[in-house]
Amino acid sequence: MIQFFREKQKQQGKEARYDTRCPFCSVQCSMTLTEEKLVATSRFKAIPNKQDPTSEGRLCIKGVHAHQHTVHRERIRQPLVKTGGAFVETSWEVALGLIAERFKRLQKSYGQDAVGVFGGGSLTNEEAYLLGKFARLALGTRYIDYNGRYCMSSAAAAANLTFGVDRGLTNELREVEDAECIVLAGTNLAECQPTLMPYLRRAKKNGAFIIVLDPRETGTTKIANLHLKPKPGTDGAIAAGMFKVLIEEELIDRTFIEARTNGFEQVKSELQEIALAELALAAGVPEEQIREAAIRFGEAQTGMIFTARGVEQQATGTADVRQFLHILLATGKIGRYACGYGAVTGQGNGQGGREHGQKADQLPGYRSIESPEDRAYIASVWNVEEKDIPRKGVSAFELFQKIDQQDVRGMFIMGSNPVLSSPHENLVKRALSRLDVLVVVDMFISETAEYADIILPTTSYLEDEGTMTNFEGRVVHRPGSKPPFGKAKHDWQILCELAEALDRSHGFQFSSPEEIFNELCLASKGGKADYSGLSYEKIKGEGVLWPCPTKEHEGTGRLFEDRFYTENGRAQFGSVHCPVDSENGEYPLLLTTGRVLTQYLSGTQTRRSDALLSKEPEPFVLLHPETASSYQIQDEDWVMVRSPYGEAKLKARQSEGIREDTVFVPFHWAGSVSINHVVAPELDPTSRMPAFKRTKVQLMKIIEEKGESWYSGQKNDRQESENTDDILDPVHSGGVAKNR
Ligand SMILES: Nc1nc2c(c(=O)[nH]1)N[C@H]1C(S)=C(S)[C@@H](COP(=O)(O)OP(=O)(O)OC[C@H]3O[C@@H](n4cnc5c(=O)[nH]c(N)nc54)[C@H](O)[C@@H]3O)O[C@H]1N2
Ligand SMILES: Nc1nc2c(c(=O)[nH]1)N[C@H]1C(S)=C(S)[C@@H](COP(=O)(O)OP(=O)(O)OC[C@H]3O[C@@H](n4cnc5c(=O)[nH]c(N)nc54)[C@H](O)[C@@H]3O)O[C@H]1N2
Ligand code: SF4
Ligand SMILES: [Mo]
Repeated sequence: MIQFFREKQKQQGKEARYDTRCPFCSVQCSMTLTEEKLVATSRFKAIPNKQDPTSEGRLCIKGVHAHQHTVHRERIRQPLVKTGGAFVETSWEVALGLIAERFKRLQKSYGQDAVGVFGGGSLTNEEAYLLGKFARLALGTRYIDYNGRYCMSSAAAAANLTFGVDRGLTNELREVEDAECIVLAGTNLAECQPTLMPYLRRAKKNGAFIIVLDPRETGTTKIANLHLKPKPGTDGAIAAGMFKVLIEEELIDRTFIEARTNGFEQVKSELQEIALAELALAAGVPEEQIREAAIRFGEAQTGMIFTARGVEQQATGTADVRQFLHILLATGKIGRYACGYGAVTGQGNGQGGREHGQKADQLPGYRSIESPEDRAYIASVWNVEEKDIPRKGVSAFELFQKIDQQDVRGMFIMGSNPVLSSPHENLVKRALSRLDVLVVVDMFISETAEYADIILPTTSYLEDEGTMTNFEGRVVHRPGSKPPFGKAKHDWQILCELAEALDRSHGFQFSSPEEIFNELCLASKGGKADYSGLSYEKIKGEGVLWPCPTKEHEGTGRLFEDRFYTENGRAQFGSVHCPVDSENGEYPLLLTTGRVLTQYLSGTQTRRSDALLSKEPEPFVLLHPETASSYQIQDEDWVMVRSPYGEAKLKARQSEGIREDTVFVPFHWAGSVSINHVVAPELDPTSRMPAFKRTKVQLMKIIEEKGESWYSGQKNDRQESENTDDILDPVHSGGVAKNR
C-alpha cells in the first residue's frame, strides 16, 4: 500500500500529451489532450488543433469531454466469458481459442454462412478493411454488413445512381461560404456537426439565402431564411415541387443538362402530370414556400444542397434524395465552385467505413463483390483464388432477420450496439437470444454485449492508431499514443489473432496499422475510392481528399468538373417520386427520431461521461402544445408512445416549433425509454436502410396513482384491468381524454 502511494506521488504532477481526434462525429476534430496525473485521479484538458483544415480549431462539447468514457470504471479490462449467466474474466488465449472452436463447429454443422459479421463506422479505415477481409477469408462467410446501412446508405445509393460515385461532399467545405443559396434538408448541423456551423454563418454573412427542411425547430433552423416543415417522409415531394417550379420559371441550365446529363425529358414529362398543389399537400407545407425555395435556388448563381438522415432514413429515402440531386443537375450547380451536394456524413469514419468492404455487396475501394473483374483484382491483392471470395450477403437489419430464422447461428459484432440502434428492438433482442454463439468486441458491456457469450475488450480512440475519412472525404491520420487500457487490444490485432486461432493466418500477419493501410491503398487502386497514392507520411498533417490515384497526386477537392463517374460520364436523372400518405386512425401521429447535442448514438460512450449525461440525463417525447393538450399532457408527464411493434415510456416536452401531427424522440438511451422498440422495420427497397424517421404511432398519457377523487368513476375498472402502478390512458385520433 505504501509502495503504491509512493508510486502515485512520483507520478503526481506529471503531464502526458496525446495528439488525437474526437471519436464521435464525421468532422473528426483534431486536438491535443493533456493528462495531468494527480494522487488518485488525472486531470484532462482538450486543446483544439488550430491547423485543422476542417474544424479550424474548434471542438464541441462532446469533443471536450470525449476522454471521460475511456477512463470510466465500467471499461472492460480483460476478455469475458459468460459462465452460468455471469461474465467471468479470462485470458486472451482462452477466449480466442473458444471463439475459434465454436465458430468452426457451427460452420461444420451448418455451412460457412452460419456465422455472420457486423461492423461499424467508428472503426478506422484499416480495421474496416480488415473486418471485410476477415469475414470473406478467415470465416469465409457472405454475411457481413455494418451500422452504416442504418446511417447513409440511401444517400450513397442515390449518389451512385445519379453521379456514379458516393463521396459525402462533392466539393471543398470552404466553398460553402461563397454559395449564394444553401438547402439543408433533414440535417441538424448545429447539434450533430456543431463545429461546421461557422461555415454556414460565414455564408450567411456573405449574403447566402439558407433554406432548412425539418418538421421541427432546431439549432439549425435558427439560421434559416426560410424554414419548411415537411411531414416526416415527404421531402421528396418538396424537392420534386421545387424542380417543377424551376422548369416552369425557366430557371434551369439547358446547356449543362444537354452536355452533362441523361434522362431530363423523362422527368420533365413526369412532373407535368403532377400539380404543385398536390405535392405541397402531400408534404403538408404551403405551396408558396416551395415556390420561394425554388426561385431562390434557381436565381442564385451558386448553390449547394445538403441532405442528412431526416431525408434519408425513410422507406423511400433513395428516391427522395434523388429528387434533390435532380435540382442540382437541372440548375447546373454541381462540379463548379461553391456548387455541389453534401450527404452530411454521420459517424467518425462513416465515409471510410463505407468504402472498403464492410458492406454486404462490396469489396475495397468501392468495388463490387459481384463483378468478375473486381473479384479477380481483389483476389490478386489478397493472394487467393477468385472463387474463394464469397458472394454478396444481406443488409444489416436483414441479417438480424436471418438470425431470427436461425439461418445465421453465430455472430461477431465489432463497433456497434445494434440492440439499441436497430428498428424493431424486440425482434433484434429475440434474434440475439437465439444465437448459438455471440461475440462482441467493445469497450463496455453494451446492451448488445449483454447477450454475448464472449466479450473482447478493445482500445479507445486515444490508444488506437489509424486513419479516418472525414465529412469532406479527407483521409486523416489519428495517432493513438496512450497505452492500452488493462489488457485491451486494438481491433486490428484482435482480427489478426482470431484469424490465427481459426487457422487462417494467411493474409492477417500485420504488425502495425500502417502495414494494413498500405495494403488497403493497393486494394483500392483503380477503384472509385482510390487511395493508392496515399501513405501515412502523406496524410499526416492536413490529410488528403480522395481520389488520390498516384504518389504525385495531391488529392481531389472538387469532383465532377469534367465528367461524372458513370460509364458514359454523364449524370443520370431518375424518376419523380411523390409519397402518398395513407390515413391510419389507430396510429394517428407520426414519430420521428434523432439526436441531441450532448449524446452520441446508442450512448454507450456518452452516457458514461458525467459532463455530457448531466446536460440531458434522459430522453423525452417532443410534441406540439396543441397535440399535448388534446391528450391532456403537460411537460414532464409520462407518455407511452406505441406502434404495432412495441412501446416506449417517455417524459413529455412541449414545443411550439414542431408540427402538430409529429412527435420527436432522441434514441440514445436504453431500457423502457428506448424508442427503437417502437420504430417499424420498414426498409428502403434500394438501399435497405430502415425508416427511422417515420413510424405511425399512438400516444397514451400514463397516470400515476395519486388520490381517489381525481380519478373518480373509472377507478374500479382500472384496478381490474391493470395490475401496475402506472396506468395507461389511451386517447385516439387527437381526441380529448374523458373524465380527466
Ligand atoms: N450530438 C450528436 N451528433 C451526432 C450524432 C449523435 O448521435 N449525436 N450522430 C452522428 C451520426 S452517426 C449521424 S448519422 C449524424 C446525424 O445527423 P442528422 O441527420 O443531422 O441528425 P438527426 O437528429 O438524426 O436528424 C436531423 C434532423 O432531421 C429532422 N427530421 C426528422 N424527420 C424528418 C423528415 O422527414 N424530413 C426532414 N427534412 N427532416 C426530418 C429531425 O427533426 C432532425 O432535426 O450525426 C452525427 N453527429
Ligand atoms: N431510432 C433511430 N435509430 C437510429 C438512428 C436514428 O436516427 N434513429 N440512427 C442510426 C444511425 S445514423 C447510426 S450511425 C446507428 C449507430 O448505432 P450503433 O451502431 O449502435 O453505434 P454506436 O452507439 O456508436 O455503437 C458503437 C458501439 O461500439 C463501441 N465502440 C466505439 N468505438 C469502437 C471501436 O473503435 N471499436 C470497437 N470494437 N467498438 C467501438 C461503443 O462502445 C458502442 O457500444 O444508429 C442508427 N439508429
Ligand atoms: S462531436 Fe464532432 S464536432 Fe464535436 S468535437 Fe467531436 S468531431 Fe468535432
Ligand atoms: Mo449515422
